[in-house]
Amino acid sequence: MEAKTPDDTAEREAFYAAIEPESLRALWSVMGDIITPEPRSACLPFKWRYARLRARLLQAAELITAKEAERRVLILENPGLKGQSKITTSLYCGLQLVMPGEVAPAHRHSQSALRFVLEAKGGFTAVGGEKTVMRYGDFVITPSWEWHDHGNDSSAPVFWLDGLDIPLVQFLDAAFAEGYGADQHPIRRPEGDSLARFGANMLPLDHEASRPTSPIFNYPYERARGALEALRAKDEWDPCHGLKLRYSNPVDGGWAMPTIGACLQLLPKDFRTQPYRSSDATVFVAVEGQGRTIIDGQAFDWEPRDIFVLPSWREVVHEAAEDAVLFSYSDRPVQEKLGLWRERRGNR
Ligand code: 1HN
Repeated sequence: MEAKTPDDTAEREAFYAAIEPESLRALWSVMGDIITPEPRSACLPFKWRYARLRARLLQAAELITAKEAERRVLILENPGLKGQSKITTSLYCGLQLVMPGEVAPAHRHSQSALRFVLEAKGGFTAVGGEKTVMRYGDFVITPSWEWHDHGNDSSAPVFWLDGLDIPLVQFLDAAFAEGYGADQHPIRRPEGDSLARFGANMLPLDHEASRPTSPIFNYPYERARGALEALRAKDEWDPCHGLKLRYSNPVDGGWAMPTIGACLQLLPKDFRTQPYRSSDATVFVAVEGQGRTIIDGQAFDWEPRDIFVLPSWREVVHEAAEDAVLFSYSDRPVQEKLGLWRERRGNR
């Protein structure tokens, strides 16, 4: 359906003007803008170089402490969505720095967060009473309404990507937040507790799911990368994705987070994916290797730690110049739950 907007005659314009003060609008005058044959997002494809982001964050560290800022973060704002603190229409992305000796004080909020660790030699996050040390490539989850704080007891700065469902929660007017009132929430469980209970392909005998988020809150890179490596030999490569695994909730097999879907994919040297599009705008992080991603004909070359964004329903092709690993996240779980998610493989 391609709705054609009827011509604006003088009588019609007068009518629109007359009903506007009555909080009324004629559907036929806007139908083509609100019901489109395909997604038409203001979100633009864009890439951020890690080296530049890192330098800007170190400048920020001269200006403000993590504690004063609460979170010392630079938002990766989509150039098509300026002033909105969004990387896609539904998702937020930021890069966070915690300097040696700093703490980011405990708070909680209804937005869910993921961390993807980009540089760390120690440094930790504590979520709901358990600490985890952050290492390169770790995927760490902060569920909705869990207390969380970060600290860095190492001698090197710690950098990670924050992915949150802020715009989605904002859209629903369902945002709540509160401070804990102290830097750190008490630690109640030993480190590694959640991974031992839930990350060994076993579950506590009488475990009942009490929330929609995975009880594992650090998915270590070593394990995820090891899985991809073990699978590569069998060469069941998806023409559009290479070898792509999603982070799952061990309790129900669903996505690890209710609002954000995260994946890790391997593209072997010289692999070129087939053209692909999907309705979930996606944020990618290059983790290993070099390559480029072509979005509707526009090429973005990347190297480890670079971040780029693919808007909804744009045609994407990835090319790996060497063995490459990409981390990605999107709102696919939300679209799937609502029966909205679509993909198209090939050029049509
Ligand atoms: C937040 O809690 C963190 O805990 C990072 O590190 C970024 C952006 C908006 C709102 C809350 C964090 C955030 C955030």
